[in-house]
Amino acid sequence: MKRNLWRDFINVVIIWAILIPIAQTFVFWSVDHLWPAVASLQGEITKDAITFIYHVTVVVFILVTVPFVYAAIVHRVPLDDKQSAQIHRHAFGPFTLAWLGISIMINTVVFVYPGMVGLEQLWNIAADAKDPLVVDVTGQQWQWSFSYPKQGVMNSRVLEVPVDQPIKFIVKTDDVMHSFWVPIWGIKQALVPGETRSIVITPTEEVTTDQNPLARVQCSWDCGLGHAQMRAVVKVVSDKEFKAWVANQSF
Ligand SMILES: [Cu+2]
Repeated sequence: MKRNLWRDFINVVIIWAILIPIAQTFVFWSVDHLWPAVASLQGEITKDAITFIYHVTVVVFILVTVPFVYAAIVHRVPLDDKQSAQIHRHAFGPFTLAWLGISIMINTVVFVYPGMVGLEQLWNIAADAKDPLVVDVTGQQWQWSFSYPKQGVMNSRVLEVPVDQPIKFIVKTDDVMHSFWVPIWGIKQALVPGETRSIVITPTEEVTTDQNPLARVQCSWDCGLGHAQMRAVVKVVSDKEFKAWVANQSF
C-alpha cells in the first residue's frame, strides 16, 4: 500500500510539473492580450497585484484538481467490484506535510506581497501628493455630481481632470451606498452613508469616455434599480485644457 501511495504521489508531482508551466504560459499570454487597459499610477499597482494573484490562483487550481482527477481515474472501483464500500484512512505524511507547507507559504507570500506592499505603495503615493487637486464627488440614486471647491466649479455632471496630477476625490453619498469607480483607473472607493472618505488617483493618460468606455464613472455598489445606469462622462485632458474648462465653467 505504502509503495502505491508513493508511486501516486510521484505521478501527481510529475503531472503538476507538466501542467503548471503550460498554464503559466497561458496566464502570461492572457495578461498581455486580454487584460483591460490601465491608465493611472494606482491602477498599475492594483494591476500588478491582480496579475500576481492570477498566477498564484492558477497554480493552486492545478495543485488541487490534479490529485482529485488522478484519483478518480487511476483508483476507479471496477464496475464488477462486489465489495462493500470501504473508507481508507491512510495518513500519508509527505503529501500532507507538503500540502500544508505550500498552503502556508502561499498565504504568507500573498499577505506580504501584494497585500502589505501594495497598500504601502498606494498610501505612499497619497501621502506624497502635496496640494492635490480636490474634487468633491457626490453620489445619489442614480447620478453623480462633481464639485471643485478651489476652482469654484459646482455640481458638474462631467468629471473633467488634468492628466499626470494626483487628484484627491472626496466622496460622499446623499442616500444609500455607492462606489466611485472609473474602470480604466483600476481602483475604487465606496461611498458610505454618514461618512466622508477619500481616495487619491493619478491619471496617466489623456482619454475620454467617447474614446474608451472604460474611462467613465460607473457606480460599482448595487444601489437599486438605476445602479447600472449610474454613470458619468470622464475627460482626462492636458493641464491647459483643464484650466480652460474651469474658466468656462465659472462664468
Ligand atoms: Cu450603484
